[in-house]
Amino acid sequence: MVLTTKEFREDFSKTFEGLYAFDLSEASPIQYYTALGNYLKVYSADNWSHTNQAYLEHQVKQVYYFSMEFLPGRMLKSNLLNLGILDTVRDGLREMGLDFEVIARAEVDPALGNGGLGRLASCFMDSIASLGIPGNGNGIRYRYGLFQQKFVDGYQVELPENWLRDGNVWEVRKENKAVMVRFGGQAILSEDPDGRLKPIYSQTQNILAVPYDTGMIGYQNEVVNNLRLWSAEIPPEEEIHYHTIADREKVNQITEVLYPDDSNYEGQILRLRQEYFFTSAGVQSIVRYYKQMVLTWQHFPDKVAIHINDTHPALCIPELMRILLDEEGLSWEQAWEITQKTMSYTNHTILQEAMEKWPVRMVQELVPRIYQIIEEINQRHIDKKLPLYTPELTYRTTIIADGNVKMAHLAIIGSHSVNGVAKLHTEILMHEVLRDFYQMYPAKFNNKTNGITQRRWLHLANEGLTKLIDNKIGTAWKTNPSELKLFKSFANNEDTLAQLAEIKLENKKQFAAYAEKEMGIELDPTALFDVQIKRLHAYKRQLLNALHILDRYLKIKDDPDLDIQPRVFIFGAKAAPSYVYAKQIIKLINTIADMVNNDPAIGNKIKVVFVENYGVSLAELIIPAAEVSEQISLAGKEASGTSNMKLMLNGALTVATLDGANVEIRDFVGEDNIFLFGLNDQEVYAFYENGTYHSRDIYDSNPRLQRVLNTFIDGTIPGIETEGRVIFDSLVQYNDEYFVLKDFESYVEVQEKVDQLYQDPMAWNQKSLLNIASSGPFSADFTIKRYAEEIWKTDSQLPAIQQYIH
Ligand code: 6GP
Repeated sequence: MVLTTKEFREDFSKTFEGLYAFDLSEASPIQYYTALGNYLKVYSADNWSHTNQAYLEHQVKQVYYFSMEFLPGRMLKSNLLNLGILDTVRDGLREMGLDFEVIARAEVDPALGNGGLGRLASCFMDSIASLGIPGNGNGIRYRYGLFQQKFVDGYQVELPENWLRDGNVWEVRKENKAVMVRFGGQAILSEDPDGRLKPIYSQTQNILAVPYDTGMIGYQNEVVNNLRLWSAEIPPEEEIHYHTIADREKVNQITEVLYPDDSNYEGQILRLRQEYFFTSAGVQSIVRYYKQMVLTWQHFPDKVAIHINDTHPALCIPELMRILLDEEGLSWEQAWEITQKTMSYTNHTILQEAMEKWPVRMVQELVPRIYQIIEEINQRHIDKKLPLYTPELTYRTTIIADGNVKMAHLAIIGSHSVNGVAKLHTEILMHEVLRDFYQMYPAKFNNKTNGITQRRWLHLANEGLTKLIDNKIGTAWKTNPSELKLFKSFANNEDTLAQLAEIKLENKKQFAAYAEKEMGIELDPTALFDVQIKRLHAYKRQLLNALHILDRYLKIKDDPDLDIQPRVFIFGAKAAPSYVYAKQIIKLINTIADMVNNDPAIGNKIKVVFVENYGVSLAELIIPAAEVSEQISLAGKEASGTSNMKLMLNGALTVATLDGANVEIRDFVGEDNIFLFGLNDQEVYAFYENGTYHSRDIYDSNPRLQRVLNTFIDGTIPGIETEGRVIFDSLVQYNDEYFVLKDFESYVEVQEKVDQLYQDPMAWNQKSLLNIASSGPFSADFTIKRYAEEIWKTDSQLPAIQQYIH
């Protein structure tokens, strides 16, 4: 059934009238957008309910992806694309005199995540639906998303992100599916008539968890899966107990705000509350659903896979144990076998400070029964492993140690699968960070290199490039991204290379228009566009990028007639509000930007653009315009990275250390088509072990670098007395934890090579094309296929779902 623009116009007008009861021509973009969203919800409703029906009727195995964060980006365009009616709707609106792009921009970009981990979860949702895999997301409906970032005098200021202000057209509130989550009080074990130990609860606080469901629409396959986000409310029957505003606030607080820490441990009881809240609600609703199928408990792992996205949802493990033991009356052994077979866990970071641990007292107080179960899991783990391993090794793997509950240990012990997110990262987990566990459970460990959805990151974000690729190799790459490699055969085709360059230039102009309008910075679109977009973190080394900019700046100041390739340095990054050092780096870069952009001696040779409030939507604007992709973390620190994949897919050339998935990018694109520099992870580890790194010596012996670093403290960069001193000291005085000075020389060297290559546009464009053509393996579709086959054991259900339609 093909939708015509005429039908669309009629239905859309009806939807609009039904919603607003006034003439359509007078509406605001938000009202058009809201009407369009409502129209789409109705348009896809049949598919949504058919998908549900098919899953239940066929009793298929389903995966539940538990994640504290989802970063879906705007959904209108992607839903239209996946429903196969993007062009029809665009044309229909045009016929009505409406501008689709303006309407699409009226949608808020829901920032319910911090960075890589949250965006990965959303790419996965798209791929799971597009592959027809029965899969559900489970998370938190934060009232306020990640803070909105403003720059005031170069400093980051955080404002609340009220993303629900205009409502959310995509969600459906389902109070009929609400569950109760129990906190606090006491849980005293006592024998029931069958002689089993069961908890008797007293003085608990019961919170109602209400789900809001959003359809996850598959790519032109009639599948609509479910993303379920939970909201905390006072149970109506308990209203009477909430006398004061403060009491009520405590409940609302649970799902009030997303924690703004990315790879940074924040020891807050509220966060633990959030974690138990959404895991308990999710697991309870899974069990309720399972019981509809009237199967024995032994079959639970044949029907349910629960995936724990980093350790935040690790309480799924004791929560499922609790339900099976206390509510369903299973023995410990039965319950444990079912739980382990059901759970799988992904690790997303090796940074020590990001390894979640909670004080025992806190866990005991907040979820007493859950703590008892964790204690028992821990004790049984010790009893089982002590006869097999040395006491030292065994005790290094306990869940409870030094008065803390270690969430990663719980997640590993309670799961049948533990994976890292890039080859190198998984190696580091097995041989360094989690080596004790690898020794105990070698079969649990596996790698699943991250991926991205080419539908959002190429098809929607870069329409020009999409058209070119469609023209050259057809459209099969949209469902089978490995087809992108066919594009390689155009690497020597001058005409194609010229078109590629034209598309890039067009995208650069679009970004330049944004920079001019929003920031008042005028950019030369023929300059080289160099991009670093990611959270601000010392290990990601935005500082190294800044040092390179300053080095160029000084060179041009010395010789204003210097013939140097003009470059635009683009940054996008938020810093966790409590991460003082990261915020000082933001101030530093903003100040450098001011200084450089306004210096007539520099002109267009360097421009620095630090965009405010970087997020998914800005990424969609920046990535298609990028020519250089900065992936310059200290080797061994970045688990994978995913902006590296998106930038490659859009034809940027990567400047990289051999870290995270950069290693695999090199393998696919070949050493000649990537700019590598710096220490490798082994060298970094050797320095850590020997203690032979002395940044001061590098400072003393390298006059070029010395001059750059001195600008932080000698007044060259105005107005950064405090920040400049702190940063200078961290690098020179306190031995430069992330080896910025060590890698400086090879970094600037490789940047000179970048400039040289750029002088030969055809050679550059050829490498750009080869990057695009080599990026197919990084499709999230492939990553998800591997998760489904190797970990979840879930099969695609396309035929079962599609039979309802045809
Ligand atoms: C990030 C990693 O830092 C990044 O390298 C990776 O690409 C991404 O996860 C997706 O796997 N980690 C987080 O965002 C995080 O919060 C606890 O880790």
